[in-house]
Amino acid sequence: MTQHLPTGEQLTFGAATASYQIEGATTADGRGVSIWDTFAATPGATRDGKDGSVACDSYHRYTEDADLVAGLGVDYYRFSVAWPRVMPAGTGAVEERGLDYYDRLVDALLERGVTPTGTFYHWDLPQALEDKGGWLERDTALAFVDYALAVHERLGDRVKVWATHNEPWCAAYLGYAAGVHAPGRREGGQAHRAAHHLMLSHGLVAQALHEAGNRDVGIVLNLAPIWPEPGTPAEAADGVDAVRNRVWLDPLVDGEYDAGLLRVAPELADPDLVRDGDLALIRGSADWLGINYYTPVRPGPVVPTPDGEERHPETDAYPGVPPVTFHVREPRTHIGWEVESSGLEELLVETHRRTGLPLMVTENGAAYADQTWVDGPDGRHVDDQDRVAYLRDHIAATERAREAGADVRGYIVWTLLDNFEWAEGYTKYFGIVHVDPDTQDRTPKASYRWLQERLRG
Ligand code: IFM
Repeated sequence: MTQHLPTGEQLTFGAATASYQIEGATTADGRGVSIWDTFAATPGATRDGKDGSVACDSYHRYTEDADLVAGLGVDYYRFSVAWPRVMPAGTGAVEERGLDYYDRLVDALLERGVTPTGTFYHWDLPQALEDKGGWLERDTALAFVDYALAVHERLGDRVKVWATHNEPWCAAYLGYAAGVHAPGRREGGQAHRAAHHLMLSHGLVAQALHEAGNRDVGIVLNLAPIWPEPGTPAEAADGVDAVRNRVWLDPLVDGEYDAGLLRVAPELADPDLVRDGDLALIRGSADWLGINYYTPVRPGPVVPTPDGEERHPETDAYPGVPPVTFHVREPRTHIGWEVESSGLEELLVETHRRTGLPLMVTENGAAYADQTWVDGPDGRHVDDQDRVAYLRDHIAATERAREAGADVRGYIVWTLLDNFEWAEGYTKYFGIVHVDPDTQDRTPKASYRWLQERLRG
């Protein structure tokens, strides 16, 4: 069977987006309601009270966006498919008009010489499935297979490289434990059930696509280097690593949940949840691994406060883990994440050693306030030199990881457009292209021009 992942002879480049963050048109052409429509409508859920109903209106402006991708000179465009556009009720009837949109997008990219790569799930679960329990239920994993196959049947002749999930850690733990992402549930250790069902659904889709002759099925994980601060209890640091990294990698590589993980996630020892054959199915199911990297994670010891409150809010996203704090060193981006490119190099080298899989940096980028506009030969644009430096340093870190032997095939910048940044609404900008929220005008920033020049060599 032919493989279509880049060969890795040289580092290849792409730009990424995600359906709910850019498409808008949330009621067009029979699209069903997603958990992000519901969550974003909840008072206080997003920082500015806004939602993705308009976003970048890419549903209507996709040719303009395809022009921008082609103009940038990257090899591929990483997009995600919205499940509620394709199966509005989560299961059953397929909405052909939803698939037609992705058909048009894929053709627009190909016509411009850009290779499309798809992600089946970037967090927009149909609300109808959440109403039946969402990712806490095994049936959601089974429904995911029918949905993914419907998409693959329509697009698979032109889109060869697929990821099943984007950052299942966020879907499971921010969604069902911390409650800061959709569906906004705070159910502690129940989130480990979501994690298992997400991995099971990955394994089932990989198996189905392999049977359909595809050998380019991966999964995108936001793994993180875990760098404990001095004095962090060993069980806390290990627990953070287990929930952030090992809950995904161990089943993929070893077909098991290890003892350290089971200590913080006893739910994963439940034979009703992890059924015979589940882990064997997941083991070896990924043909490649996507790594989304932004920042290292630094667990630290808890310093009791006078009122005895010891729990750090972020601990909620690590259910079962003993209380820890999370340290963020300087410099930081506008979203408050530490800038440390050596974390990417370490992560790539270590993940390749651990998995032996071909790797893609499927997301990397930075939020900056983007206050500085300057006049240039092509008109006024955002002069985002801080983002240029971030991208330059992280691409260099990726190259260093390759020199150290990590099989990294590609680097994909997050993100093409300023867009709906989940719980942050439209207050944090990661785009290399500015999008005017009133006119939807797209204006490439200095970082876009910088990447364009770099790719021209
Ligand atoms: O915008 C998100 C993206 O959807 C998933 N990875 C992290 C990005 C920045 O927060």
